[in-house]
Amino acid sequence: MRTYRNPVIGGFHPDPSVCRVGEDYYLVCSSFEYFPGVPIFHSRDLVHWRQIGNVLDRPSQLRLPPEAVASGGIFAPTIRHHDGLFYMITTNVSEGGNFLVTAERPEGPWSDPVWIDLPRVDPSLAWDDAGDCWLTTSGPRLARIDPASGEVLEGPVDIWPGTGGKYPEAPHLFHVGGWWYLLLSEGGTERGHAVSIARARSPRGPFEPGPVNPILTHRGTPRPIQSTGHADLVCAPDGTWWMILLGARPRGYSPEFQVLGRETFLVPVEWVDGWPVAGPVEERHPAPAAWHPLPPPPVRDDFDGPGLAPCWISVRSRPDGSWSLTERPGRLTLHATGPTLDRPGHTFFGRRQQHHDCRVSARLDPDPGRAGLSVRLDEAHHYDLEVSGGEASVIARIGPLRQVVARRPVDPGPLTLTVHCRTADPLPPSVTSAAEAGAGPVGVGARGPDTIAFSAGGVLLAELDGRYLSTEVATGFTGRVIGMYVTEGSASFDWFDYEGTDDEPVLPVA
Ligand code: 6LW
Repeated sequence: MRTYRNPVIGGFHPDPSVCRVGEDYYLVCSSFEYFPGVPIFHSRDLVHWRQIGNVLDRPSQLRLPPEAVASGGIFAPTIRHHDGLFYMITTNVSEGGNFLVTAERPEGPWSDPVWIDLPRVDPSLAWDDAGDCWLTTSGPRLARIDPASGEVLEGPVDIWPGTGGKYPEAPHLFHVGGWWYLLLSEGGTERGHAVSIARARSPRGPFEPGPVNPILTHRGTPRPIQSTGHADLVCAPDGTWWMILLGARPRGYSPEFQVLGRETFLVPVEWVDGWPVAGPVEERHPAPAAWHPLPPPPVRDDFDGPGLAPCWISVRSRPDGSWSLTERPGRLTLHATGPTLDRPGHTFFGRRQQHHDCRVSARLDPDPGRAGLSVRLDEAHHYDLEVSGGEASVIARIGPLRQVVARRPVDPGPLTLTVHCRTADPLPPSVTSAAEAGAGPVGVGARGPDTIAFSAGGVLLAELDGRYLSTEVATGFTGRVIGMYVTEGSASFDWFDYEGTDDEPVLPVA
């Protein structure tokens, strides 16, 4: 039997939403303070996903002013396909609230926003047979809208309070077999996260809860995948049902640290007596019938193409003139827009850290600026490997503290910078519980989630404990992003390598 490996999209890809058109699936995720926003992926089998763009890729769709706090901006999106048109609906919590955009093709171009004057987050759309468009938000609340104008035609009204968990959110309505199913997440997006279900004969209700709720949760379990929730459902062409949801993989000693953010997982769904049941979410599951592997993503971005790959994200905005692929052909040239990574307004091009163990390298020509590689959670939590004035240094910014932890002279001219994230040595095999570990002689390395090593020109400068770049320390909804920056003058990057080293190959098993 063939199996697939979870997560299906690793790294900071939370709040996934999925739709199917024929044999093609499309999936979107939250993007918070990053620009462009809402990465969109394509798959033919729900397992292998390729990013085909970003839904919000121009300032008229996504404004994130300097005051937009980290983990503000774009919250959970929903993607649907109706009457030949793709719809993506989301919330910009930093400016404007709820809006939808539409496209004929998922690669775009997507329209400018249609604003919807409704409060709350996690908007979702469903259409009934009469063509009415129903919008749900956290609460959960229901409204009827005109999706062309954004006008609210009915509501909003509360429809079902959930089963008592905090933050009843991420509602999605599905019309199946004469029932309207309301899929809901509860318990908060942290370790208490859970997925519940209710159903009614009409979107307006009244909703009756399922016989067993939650239908999926990992709370209080020793499972390696935690915080499972914020789910969406999709039916494959063969009639099987699947749930796409977020989860996290915390590492290290209590309280355990999540450094990759919330990732995207896939789990099969069974229908039992008219109710969907899913989970638990394992690291491996039997694969869906369709199987369309993709070539592994290239390790190196040579910056030789006409445009930037869609994985590159900047913080809040990407002003014209701050970057160029043509100024020095074959390189990404960056110009400083702000003097520090500690405040909004800097020039940064990063990508999500998608593996616990990974190696990132870049060839930097710092002429004559101040530039480097940064591993970032937000303005107050980042480690930087920086080159300026004939010196390479490693800087740790942790909360209010900023410290240069290493420096050494480097020759002028191009230099290879390397960041290596390694999971800490596991606890000794004899140690099976946190309590035992606390009682025993456990090395510091085993307590944090990972170590992050920084080298310049092949010489190791510093190794830092990764726990300070985790959600548990920094707070928020994102995960680590690793990227190139310049905070003075200009710099160009000849190439950038990202290599995940903790992947097992996905092999058929007998
Ligand atoms: C999102 C909410 C949630 O709006 O986290 O996990 C919030 N669920 O539904 C931010 O991602």
